[in-house]
Amino acid sequence: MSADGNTVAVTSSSGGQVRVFTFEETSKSWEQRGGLIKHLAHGLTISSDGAVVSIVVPATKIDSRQYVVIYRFHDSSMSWIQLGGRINCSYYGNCYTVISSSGTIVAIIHPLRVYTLDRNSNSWKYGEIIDNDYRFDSSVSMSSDGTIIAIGCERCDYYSGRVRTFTFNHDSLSWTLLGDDIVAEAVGDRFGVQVSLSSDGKVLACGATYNDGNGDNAGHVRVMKFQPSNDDNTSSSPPSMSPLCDDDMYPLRLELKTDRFPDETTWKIVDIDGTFMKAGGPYADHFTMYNETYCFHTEICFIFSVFDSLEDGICCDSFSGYGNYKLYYNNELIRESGDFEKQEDIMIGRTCPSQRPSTAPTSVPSTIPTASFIPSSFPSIAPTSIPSITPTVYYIYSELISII
Ligand SMILES: [Ca+2]
Ligand SMILES: [Ca+2]
Repeated sequence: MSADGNTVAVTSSSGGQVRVFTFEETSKSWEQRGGLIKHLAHGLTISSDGAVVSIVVPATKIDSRQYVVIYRFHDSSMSWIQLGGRINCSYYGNCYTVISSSGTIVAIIHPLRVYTLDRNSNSWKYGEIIDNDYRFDSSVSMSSDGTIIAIGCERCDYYSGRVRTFTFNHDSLSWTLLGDDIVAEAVGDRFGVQVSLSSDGKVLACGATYNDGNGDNAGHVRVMKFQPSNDDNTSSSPPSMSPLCDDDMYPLRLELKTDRFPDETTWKIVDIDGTFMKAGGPYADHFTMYNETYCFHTEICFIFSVFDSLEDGICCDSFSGYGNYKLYYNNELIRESGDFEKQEDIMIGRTCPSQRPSTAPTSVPSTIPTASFIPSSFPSIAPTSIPSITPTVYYIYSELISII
């Protein structure tokens, strides 16, 4: 089910097809979204926004291997279109899959491996095997952003069970264990038969079917929280990125909301001579608001450029999402956009020439609109108090190293 509860994917055990339904508020009824997806399915997951569905296709007499296919909803044709090729499971054991909230990161057991969508080649790029312990094939769960994964092994330790978690380290670009294995309370509990991570990956619920704590084989669920490292809890105080601008400076504030593919989005600020000043992105989190504020001298002319590496901007359909950016200069909104292709440029500053001089970067295709913001009159006195900018909401995830 999608995060808002309005989209569900369903299948029947023998039907050989998957259907997706969306709840329509106006008619108060469930309407089928797109056509049938013709696959046998013994596992189904759907992205938070209901736009991507992953299906585990069981082995058959003809095809002895289980595999995973992923479909995304295509607005214009109102149909489900396969994303990339099929992802093969191992020949033996259970095959479970889980997708990130964006639907572009897929984890599969067993062995535990993560696949990420490469949009350029429309294929699934597979990463290294994260865990090859064949016993961990009971359950898998993943945080929304695809950077924390939990796997369960109900048959470990003579069917007592255990759960293992991993985290993706953006610096080393590798997966590492997150704390020690979590073990069952008692022999025969089958702890880890199900695992479920919260959206942020910090809370983990684990089922144990045959735990005796509430009666003979009554079963229980343990809910655990990851504790940040023992140094200062930096996550509790968001970093201040709104600088105070001096009297001879104006603040430039960027509010950028990413789409489903934040790693395509970057931006850069250069002065009128092309000298580098600031840059940002690519971004890690999809559908997320990023705020940046900088001070620029009131007499300076500079060019803000936003780029999209896949040349399709940062919006506008249910698959890509509805990303956009807003630029405020001296507390005035000067540009709001998202529907561009490769690049969009805005020249900013009271001293900017009325036309872009030949010394400015000329690589911009002429088909891409260039917006200029050259205020005709600026207040003669720059604001002397702190501009009424809301504090930044940029959030840094602290490293989670231990489990209680
Ligand atoms: Ca028991
Ligand atoms: Ca894009």
